[in-house]
Amino acid sequence: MLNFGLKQYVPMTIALLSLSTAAFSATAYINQVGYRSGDSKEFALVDGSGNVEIVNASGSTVLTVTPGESSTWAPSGQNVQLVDFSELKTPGTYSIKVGGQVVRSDLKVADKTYEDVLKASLKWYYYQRASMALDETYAGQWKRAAGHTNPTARLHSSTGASGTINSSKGWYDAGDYGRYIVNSGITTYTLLSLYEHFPDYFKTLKWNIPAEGNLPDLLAEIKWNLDWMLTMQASDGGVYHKLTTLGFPGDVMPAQDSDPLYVIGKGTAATFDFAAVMAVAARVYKPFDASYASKCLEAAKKAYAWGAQNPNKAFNNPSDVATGSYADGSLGDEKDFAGTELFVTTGDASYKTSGASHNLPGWADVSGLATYGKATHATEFGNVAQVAKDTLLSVADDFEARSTTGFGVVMGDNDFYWGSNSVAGNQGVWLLHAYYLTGDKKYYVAATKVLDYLLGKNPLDMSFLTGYGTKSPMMPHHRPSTADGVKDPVPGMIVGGPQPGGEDIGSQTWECKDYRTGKPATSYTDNRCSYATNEVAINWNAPFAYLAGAIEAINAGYAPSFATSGITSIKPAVARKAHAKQGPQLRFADQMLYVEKNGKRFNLNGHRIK
Ligand code: G3I
Ligand code: 9MR
Ligand code: CA
Repeated sequence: MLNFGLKQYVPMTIALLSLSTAAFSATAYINQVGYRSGDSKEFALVDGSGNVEIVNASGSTVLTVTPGESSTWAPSGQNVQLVDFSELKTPGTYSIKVGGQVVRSDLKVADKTYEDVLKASLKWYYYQRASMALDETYAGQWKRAAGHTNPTARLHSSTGASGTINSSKGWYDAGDYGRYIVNSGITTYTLLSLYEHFPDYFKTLKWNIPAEGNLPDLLAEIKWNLDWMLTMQASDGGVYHKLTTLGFPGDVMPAQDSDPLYVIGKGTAATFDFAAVMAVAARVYKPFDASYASKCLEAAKKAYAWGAQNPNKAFNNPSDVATGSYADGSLGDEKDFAGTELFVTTGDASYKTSGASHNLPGWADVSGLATYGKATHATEFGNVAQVAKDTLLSVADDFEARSTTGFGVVMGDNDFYWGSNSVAGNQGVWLLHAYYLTGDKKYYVAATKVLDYLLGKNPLDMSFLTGYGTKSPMMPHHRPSTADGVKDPVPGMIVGGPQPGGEDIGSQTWECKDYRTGKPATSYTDNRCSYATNEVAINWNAPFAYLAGAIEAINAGYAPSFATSGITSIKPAVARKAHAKQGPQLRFADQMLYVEKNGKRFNLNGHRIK
């Protein structure tokens, strides 16, 4: 389906491209990975004039669109027209003509469009695994020796203890080889929530990683990091902040980073983030491994108790430590997050929290994750859930409105800071929560525009996911990708993205040349030097994976157990077909939405499930 007609089409495309003249300057910015057949579809057009034609593989115009009014998108300073081509539903690869000239030929419409990028973005966590070798069977040309295999780590004086502990496994944080509890917190939560929202979809989704008992691949991958996190809890319940060398290593493979590892700091943020993650893990792993689940729950409770006793222990890098600090002085949001998840898991009202947050989740501010927890557990939280839902929807309305002008994306001027692509991703995750809670399709549509942005509908005209799209980063700030001697970077990584801070720009020749453009959305360089725009990180991949995963799962007929039945509007054809026969009913149970007919259950694709 996906490559329908491609073979005949390629030579013709080349011919068409060579005919177009250099004087022509319209640019169409598209989702380079593709669009789903049944979705709303839009691209952004700059310097266009006249109508837009979509041309199929045999050269026929299949759709003519009059672009929308132009409006300025402040982050890039461009005047942009949005082109809605939702009517194009037939899978295939198309060209775009503007004013009669072909401007690009890589426009794709397909089914299950995001399944490959979903798997790739999840597979990347395997490539980040510490303490094990990556075999060729799984890693292909990115196979490598194990790094950080010595389990003995020294307790730095900042932990308030001395001696050593055993700590191994976990995911390397980013382009460096540190392992940081705070950043593991939001990352692991986001991936666990993806599973918890769509368990039946993820029970069968597989990619090429080593099996772990009877666990679905997603839970097998997450367990690698949970196991490491569990090693970072002290006997009093407090959780150490990070496990790193004292400074960043050079451009070496993990196995060559042989400086001693230290366990550094112990603080409130790490402890509450840990408690929240372990509380969710206790729910998610229970059906597969009850004893692991209860180990997680005990660890969560013990951590929460320590955090409650030590609410103001902010972490800052000790003077002899130069690795990432993930320093955060505002610690109430972490407590809210932990309390919310522990209350959901245990039903113990002493953990129950109230209030709601307008803040987009990020590693330093997890109040929005607590808002998700409250809004999606109406029975448990009662009025508090309603407040959370109202707050969530008011923010989502703002995001949705932004997505209808300018570049047709949610991102605005203030969203471009270090890791801006995770800002985009988390806006999409927020919108999907609004969709689950209301069934209003406008939120789903806005969420798909976030994927569009990350996969190419942006003023840099690039997919920010390594290995996918017509143009994607080749030189990420990722030590293995630099040191492995393989031309292509490790695939499936979302780079940090444009932002005007320029923290990596230096006077020394080996540092970054000034790549800033005066505009936030184009201040980016695909260069290894740029850790402020072109690094990768586990917390930036997670919201992307969540978005791609949720969108694929919804379209496969799944919905979170708490979702309103309005979410079925995504699959009108299937629902209607079922309805036309013998009055089947839409129902929710066992965490999914299904159609019941003559006492039998079917998923929304019409497959019998019981
Ligand atoms: O949150 C504020 C925001 O409100 C404000 O509008 C914006 C504009 O100034 O700044 C935002 O703060 C930024 C913060 O990231 C947001 O998370 C800071 O300026 C920025 O300096 C900070 O950068 C962090 C960076 O480390 C430097 O500390 C990144 O978030 C964080 O992702 C990054 O993490 C590193 C680890 O330390 C080490 N491993 C790699 C990893 C990724 O680069
Ligand atoms: O490589 C480091 C990257 O992983 C971090 O995110 C970043 C910010 O803490 O720092 C990078 O290391 C740089 C160091 O801070 C300054 N000298 C250049 C290093 C990159 O080569
Ligand atoms: Ca905080």
